[in-house]
Amino acid sequence: MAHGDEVRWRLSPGGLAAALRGVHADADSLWVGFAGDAGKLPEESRRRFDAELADKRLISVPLTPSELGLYYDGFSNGVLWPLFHYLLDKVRFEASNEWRAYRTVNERFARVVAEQVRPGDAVWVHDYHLALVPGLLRAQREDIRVGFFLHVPWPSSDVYRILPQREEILRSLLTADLIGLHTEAYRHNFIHSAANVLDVDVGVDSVTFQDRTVRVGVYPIGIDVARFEQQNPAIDDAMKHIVSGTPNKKRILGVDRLDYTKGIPRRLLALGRLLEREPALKSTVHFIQLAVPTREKVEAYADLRRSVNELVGRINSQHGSPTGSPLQLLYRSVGDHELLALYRTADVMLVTPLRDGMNLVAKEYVASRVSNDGVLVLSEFAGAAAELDAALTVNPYDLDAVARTIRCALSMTRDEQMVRMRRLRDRVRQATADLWARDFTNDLEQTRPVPRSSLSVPGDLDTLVERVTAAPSRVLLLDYDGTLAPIAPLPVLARPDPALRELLRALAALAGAETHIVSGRPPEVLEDWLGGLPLWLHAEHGVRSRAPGAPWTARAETPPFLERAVELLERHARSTPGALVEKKSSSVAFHYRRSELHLAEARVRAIRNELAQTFGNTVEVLEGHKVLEVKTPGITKANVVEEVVARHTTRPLLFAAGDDRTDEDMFSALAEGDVSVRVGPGITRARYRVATVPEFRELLERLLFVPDVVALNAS
Ligand code: ADQ
Repeated sequence: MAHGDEVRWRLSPGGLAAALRGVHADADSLWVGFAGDAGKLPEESRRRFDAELADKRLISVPLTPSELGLYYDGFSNGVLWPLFHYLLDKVRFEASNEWRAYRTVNERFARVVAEQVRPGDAVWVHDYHLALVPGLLRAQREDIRVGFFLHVPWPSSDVYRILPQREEILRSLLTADLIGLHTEAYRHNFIHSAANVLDVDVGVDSVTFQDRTVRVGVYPIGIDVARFEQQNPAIDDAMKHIVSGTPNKKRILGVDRLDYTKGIPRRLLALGRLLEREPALKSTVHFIQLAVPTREKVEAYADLRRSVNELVGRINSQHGSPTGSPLQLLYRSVGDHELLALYRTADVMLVTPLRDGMNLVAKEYVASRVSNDGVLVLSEFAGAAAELDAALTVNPYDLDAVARTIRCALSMTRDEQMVRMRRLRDRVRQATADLWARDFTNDLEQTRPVPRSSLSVPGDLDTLVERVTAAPSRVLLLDYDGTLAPIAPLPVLARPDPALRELLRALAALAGAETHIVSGRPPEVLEDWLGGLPLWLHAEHGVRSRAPGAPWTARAETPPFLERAVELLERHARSTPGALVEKKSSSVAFHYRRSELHLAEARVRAIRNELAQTFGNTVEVLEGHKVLEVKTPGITKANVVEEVVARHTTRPLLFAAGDDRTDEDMFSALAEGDVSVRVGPGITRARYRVATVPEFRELLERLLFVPDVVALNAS
């Protein structure tokens, strides 16, 4: 902090800074952040400041006051903070300048970091203020590991989806190698948000988006336990001072940043209600609320301070007496000794946030209770509640329940206090800040960065084009959806555009070549969309086929289970919004691309169970990309490959392309010299990969021309 021409160092009151301080102290690390406004310092002080920063291995990213206003107060704390804490009425939705500044500042952070890192380094990005940094860094550096930790809750998918910038933020985060969250619930929310906002594949602890899989881990942050267990005469003196100032009273304590998420007004209301109900408590309890002001430029915070002042005034004037007031409010930051003295003299600690990523105050209170007594009242909406199961948990929105719980805390026997507190302390001592940082960084070290380029494998596309065009005869086996045409929201919307029809016509007309469409679609659809072209058509993953202009033939009869399977899937689709059933002549598909992931997953499990019970192994259940298909066992796209090979006396070169699991059957039936192309991400046995449908179509265009250089080589 710059003050006139000198610099004052001040510890940040936030939990994040507290937890990372220890990690930075003994690691080979650089800490990049905003160190306050040093721009106005005179030259000499500025130099001293820079030297001190360098000495502490800190790098300060400069921000102008206007950037700070828009980026920090405006977007980070005016949009993301309230939204991630479910306080939607506080979110500023018209925030385009703020968003622009957010992006600019994130770009600056990414640039500074990119200049510092060496290949193989790990970068750990913290919190919602820097959510675009992973994406921006990744765009510049493929050779580093990137981890991201979110210190606040990841909200439920329905709340996250409200954010207008939801895609940009997720796209950035999904370029990281590891994402860390405090609780299992936040992980669940994150994965579901990704699935509902972007077209991703998800696992229990991972999300795959485009070519990249990011691990999503749960790392509950802890505290530096030794700091809170320390014994010191200065602490004892401060304790004596507090006790003598509040003789014969039960002390109740609240310690928070003055933030509307911390639930201070409701806490005060609950205390007021308790005093109304039990006037005798007025002379026997004393409540101290320590509130350190933060983000004072954000309007909601100024409003909060006003309403807290009013409430305290109202309750004290109602319940106070000439000898004292039941509530005491301190707007300031206190040092360790005073903080510890407050924790140790508090019979009851109230931690009642409306939402909180973790809440370190709860853990600090527990750690400081070296006497093993005291009662922690904890909001069930704090991340800490997932770990601190021996606390008295409350719903902070239910004032009666909070009042009742405080009452119960005040009268808890010392025996019960000690049973609970010992359990709480065991937990807090096991999961420390150091362990948290070590777990995250170890896991980050273990992720293997997979550069995008290595996935575009192994031969480059020029070699592919040369090989295919140089072959004397070739057969193209092309999947349709997701390969030749982008996946459409509804299957009927994927009709070929005129350019695609022209491309297929030109390919089919090439000398020495056959062009096959090998699709999961029913014959009628292929006939309707592509029937007029001189193509070989294969429907329903190879169950039905026809040569150009010839009638359709079937490799299998209409299966006996079909009608019942259709009924079964339709029944499930009726109770799965967004799902639809596609009936084919020998199979039936359940599409759930537009359904909510959580529901779809449960539904697919239920369908699989019911199919197994009803049909045993007389049906085959295939799972593709957000589709489940019930079909006759044994017939796959590989049958098409086998038949093509059998029909030719001289084996042509086969060129097969596709985008999902059913195409892998085709690839596995190819021979060594054939060519296979996977369109899009995912694990594949294909030899080549292109990222998108347009790129694949460009590749096909190139097959239409035999380049001069190839012609020369061939001659
Ligand atoms: P915060 O919202 O800042 O952190 P919290 O975890 O409670 O919340 O940490 C606050 C820290 O500030 C504590 O270490 C506390 O001792 C200190 N503090 C508060 N008031 C103080 C005062 N008056 N004087 C001195 N110290 C004071 C964010 C998330 C949390 C998450 C942390 C860490 O919002 O949910 O737990 O990051 O991930």
